[in-house]
Amino acid sequence: MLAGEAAMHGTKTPRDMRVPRVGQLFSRHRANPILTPTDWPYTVNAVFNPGAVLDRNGDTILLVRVEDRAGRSHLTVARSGDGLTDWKIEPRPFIEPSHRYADRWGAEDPRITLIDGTYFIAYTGFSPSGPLVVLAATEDFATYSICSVVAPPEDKDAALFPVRFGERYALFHRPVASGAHGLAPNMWISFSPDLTHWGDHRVVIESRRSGVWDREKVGLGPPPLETAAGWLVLFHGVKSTAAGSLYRAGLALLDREDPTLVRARSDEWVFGPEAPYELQGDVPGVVFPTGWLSLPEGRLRMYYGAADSTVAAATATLDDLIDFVFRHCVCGDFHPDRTCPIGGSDTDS
Ligand code: BMA
Repeated sequence: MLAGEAAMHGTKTPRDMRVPRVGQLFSRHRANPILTPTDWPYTVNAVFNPGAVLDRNGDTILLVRVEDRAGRSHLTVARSGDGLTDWKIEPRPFIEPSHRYADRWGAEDPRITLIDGTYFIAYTGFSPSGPLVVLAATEDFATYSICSVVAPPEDKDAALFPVRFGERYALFHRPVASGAHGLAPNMWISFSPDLTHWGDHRVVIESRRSGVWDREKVGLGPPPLETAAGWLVLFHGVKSTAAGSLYRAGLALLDREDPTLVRARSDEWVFGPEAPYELQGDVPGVVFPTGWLSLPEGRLRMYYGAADSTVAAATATLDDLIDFVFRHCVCGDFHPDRTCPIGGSDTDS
């Protein structure tokens, strides 16, 4: 925890006291959760899993997943000057269950990527055939157009990279193999020349087979972040327990030129449910990062859904995250100058 942030933490609850603070990479905002259903200008059940981006004035835009009191989700815009307080929440949904087949039953878990002045939103459309990835574009968060439905169900947890590789756009997403095979889903990158036709599909980050924190599922968090060391990826991993599923987040670093190569992947999670608002809610034991923004002095702020009920924020230092992923790589070696010898995959699969 950064010294300044540590000083900002207020009175500790008994639950906080149990949590080891030493070596923690992310520091929770002292006023978490920063957005709750009671902040909303209309009646809702839950607000969580927001996409995040800065607008042209430097204000923070969160596109928040809002679950109404029938259980359907839509996406609503919230704006703040400092990204933490004084939120202005739109009185109406921006993207909501529609006449389209792709998101007839709801719109969930948006990730936002700015490319050449256009904001691209990859969200999970809940279609009558199951969840799938919808890619939309907006200039102003007032109107939007649909670029493509990326693939048939089931598919989730998608975001565009903020650059093209050669002439092609690249999208992370998480298709699910048929349940008949009993295989855990993995994270794939697909490429497109036009944001409509997707191909050259490559698996990049797999769920691990051994009984670890990311064994049941993995899925992208915020859009990949470009650093001098490569693309920094924050992803969630799921482990089932007798008390339900635990959603935690880990790190990977991908090659800057070829993002299908894993340079390093953290064996341990770097952020997990610990605070009371992450342990209590509609789905206890869930932290679900979906946005992050660069701050001055090499820091970044992550936005995440807590227990599928509220929106929270935490900060970290970029250098600390990159150092951590190399020092705690799944391969067990410290290899800052080369790619992970086992490609970030499971050692005993
Ligand atoms: C995932 C998604 C997320 C949710 C998480 C935990 O499958 O549906 O929206 O936050 O489960 O319930």
